[in-house]
Amino acid sequence: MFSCLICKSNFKPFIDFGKMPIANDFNKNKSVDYEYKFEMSIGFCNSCKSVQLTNQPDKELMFHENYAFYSSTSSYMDKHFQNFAKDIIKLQNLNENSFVVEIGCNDGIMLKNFDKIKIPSLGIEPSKNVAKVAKEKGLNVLDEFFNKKTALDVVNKFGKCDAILSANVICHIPYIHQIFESVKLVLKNDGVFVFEEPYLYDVINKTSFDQIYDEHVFLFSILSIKKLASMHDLDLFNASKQDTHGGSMRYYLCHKNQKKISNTINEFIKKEKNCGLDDENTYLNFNKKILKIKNDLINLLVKLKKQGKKVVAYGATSKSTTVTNYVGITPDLVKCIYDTTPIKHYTFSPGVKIPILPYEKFRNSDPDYVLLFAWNHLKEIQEKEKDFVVGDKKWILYIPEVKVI
Ligand code: JHZ
Ligand code: SAH
Repeated sequence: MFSCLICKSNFKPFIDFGKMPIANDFNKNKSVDYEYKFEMSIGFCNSCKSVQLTNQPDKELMFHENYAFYSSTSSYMDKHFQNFAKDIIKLQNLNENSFVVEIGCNDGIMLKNFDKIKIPSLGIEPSKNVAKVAKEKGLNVLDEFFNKKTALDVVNKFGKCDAILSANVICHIPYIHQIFESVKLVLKNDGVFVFEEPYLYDVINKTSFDQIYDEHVFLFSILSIKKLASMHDLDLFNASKQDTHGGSMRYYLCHKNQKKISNTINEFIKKEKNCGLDDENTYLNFNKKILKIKNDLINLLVKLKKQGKKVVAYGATSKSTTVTNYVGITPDLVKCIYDTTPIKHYTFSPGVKIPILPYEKFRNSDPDYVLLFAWNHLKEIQEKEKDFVVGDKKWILYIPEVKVI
């Protein structure tokens, strides 16, 4: 039994992935001896309806000066964050007298949109390499973890803010109550706390089990965020569905009774209950579907190897660490992974040690099949590769099911 990070009730895991490496530990060292591993299992707390890892590596092992994920590797995401910023500027009527804070700004993909039009802003980003890229863009960045101390430092130095924003970060933080308390310290009375994360509803409906890895301590839903907000005298006043990262939800919070609560919240709750997000059996069923993908994918890759086909992969995503290690995808099945991120080049993937090669080499390779680990960027990538992955060359997808296209 484990104790829920949100409500302290006991819960049991519904799936155990066994020992897993750090998802973003793309390392030049091929030896597995040095590699840190942790027991990765995930459970559902029937009390507060949250889904969470049972344990997580220390944050300093995941977020540091060699963090391998750079946000600005997707032009679609660049556009997405431009629109996110626009949405908040309109919602809060932001201008040069306002103040915006972003938790986990990474290389500045969202923050730059405020800076560009002279809306004062600050990013809080502990991974020093990506924080440096943001600073080089002229952005105001504090390279620390967000917590009570940094919250107080921000208030002392800059005052309270009109909007605290975050994307794909809040679900990474196990000391979630401290985060909500810190947000309350920094937020003006009429300020908003808006964040988005991979949405549990989509993870369940698409069987996107690769959203489960060390960094994602929580898979949030409206049900769990509403509960969390109420524990801190905050209102979840709106929410909006996003198609990023395979399906995300944007949550809008404010201090209690500051904004009218949209009907959308109850509509989403109805949908979540209809799909069984509040029911333990849903997660047992999810487990069965994961097993099917695992079997189908390994069988396909073994069959292709026997046929002498050349299979390579596309996108050394964090998510792929769960897929490769859980399914057992070794370099004899998938020769290499091509990726555009320089820090990942000529490293080996965590655990199974598949070589990572620069994207440019993909165009000179001659694969029969391309396993798409960055399936969440399918549209953007298919468009980019439409003249290369054609004819006899095929994509292999595994979410929501294994298929060749
Ligand atoms: P992508 C990371 O997840 C980690 P990952 C983190 N935990 C999270 O929640 C989300 O991001 C936000 C490459 N690529 O976006 C770049 C190409 O090579 O699916 C990246 O290495 N060519 C914070 O790592 C990877 O694929 C391309 O054309 O699962 C994509 O990683 C494109 C578009 C991407 O996130
Ligand atoms: N918002 C960006 C980056 C997501 S990557 C995007 O959506 O693309 C997650 C980021 O959160 C990393 O850059 C990591 O360093 C940062 N992070 C992790 N824990 C954090 C914390 N406690 N406070 C602030 N940032 C954190």
